[in-house]
Amino acid sequence: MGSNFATIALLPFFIFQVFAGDVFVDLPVTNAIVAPDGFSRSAIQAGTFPGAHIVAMKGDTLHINVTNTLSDPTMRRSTSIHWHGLFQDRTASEDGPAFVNQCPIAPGSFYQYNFPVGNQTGTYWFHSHLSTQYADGERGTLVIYDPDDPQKNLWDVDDASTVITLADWYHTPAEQLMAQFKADGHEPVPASGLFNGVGRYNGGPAIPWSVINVVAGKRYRLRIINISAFAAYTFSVDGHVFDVIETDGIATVPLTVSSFVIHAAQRYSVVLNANQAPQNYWIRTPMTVAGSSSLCANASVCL
Ligand SMILES: *[C@@H]1O[C@H](CO)[C@@H](O)[C@H](O)[C@H]1NC(C)=O
Ligand SMILES: *[C@@H]1O[C@H](CO)[C@@H](O)[C@H](O)[C@H]1NC(C)=O
Ligand SMILES: *[C@@H]1O[C@H](CO)[C@@H](O)[C@H](O)[C@H]1NC(C)=O
Ligand SMILES: CC(=O)N[C@H]1CO[C@H](CO)[C@@H](O)[C@@H]1O
Repeated sequence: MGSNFATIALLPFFIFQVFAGDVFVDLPVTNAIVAPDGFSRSAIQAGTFPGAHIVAMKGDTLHINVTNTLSDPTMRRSTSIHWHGLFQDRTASEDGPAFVNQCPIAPGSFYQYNFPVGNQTGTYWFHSHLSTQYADGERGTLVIYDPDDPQKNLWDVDDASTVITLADWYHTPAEQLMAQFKADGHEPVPASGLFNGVGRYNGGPAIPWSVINVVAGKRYRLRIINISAFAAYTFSVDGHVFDVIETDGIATVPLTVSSFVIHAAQRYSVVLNANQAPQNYWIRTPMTVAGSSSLCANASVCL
């Protein structure tokens, strides 16, 4: 972290429930120097990097106060946030797309998003909805739990530790990538893929991989969210099959698979039974980039 950002980075990030049904979240949108793959760059974070994790229960009303203190001129400084996958029934004003549902939140101002989630449950995420700004890091996760989940007998563990984010990451600010794309028509190629906020790029340092610890015999509800701007991934776990039980917030009849493809913005819940001999198993998420001839050229997540 650059010292000029230390104060901002140290701001506490609160999620607290005042009384049942209302969830108040402070979501400061700030510039920060981050190096998720070892390459240091100025970026945008929503609460934290790689993103705040917002949690609600079925039937809750979310009150999310987005405070914009963006100041880095190499990236967009106005902003807005979209709650991806959630229907905004009678609350279209809270949906987020800049210039469509709202004016962007100007630097130095805030906007509190208020909306009931109603009966929606499952795995969602949020991101900037101003131009391509979210590729600079402004994104996070949102899970709505159902205390009476009809599938809850299928797993033992389902908490923040079982949420997995897959993200494409660029060493160049999104505005510059967009200008290049408009000039030469070539889709930007990510520098790396981030798994739970860490990754490696060709020629970069050996950033430690993300590790998910499990206890033998327990069943884990993994919520895999592709928070990419562009990239898709193929998810698998060595030596294991797993049951898909949710796609994009909708519960499904359990389907046993050994891998699946997840595109940008999609979410899957799978139940992984830790029923194999205790040892380390790779979770593999090789990246593909639609329209690019140099698939994962510089992303060493492509194993
Ligand atoms: C949102 O946060 C800003 C900055 O901390 C604060 O001034 C404002 O009162 C908050 N708004 C609401 C509605 O909580
Ligand atoms: C939620 O579902 C219940 C039971 O089906 C229904 O009575 C209620 O109107 C629904 N609430 C909303 C906000 O859709
Ligand atoms: C991959 O990285 C090399 C060295 O940094 C660079 O010259 C090349 O343009 C990159 N390739 C792509 C497709 O981004
Ligand atoms: C909703 C959404 O963002 N869909 C994207 C899914 O991923 C593909 C390819 O990665 C994109 O083309 C879609 O726009």
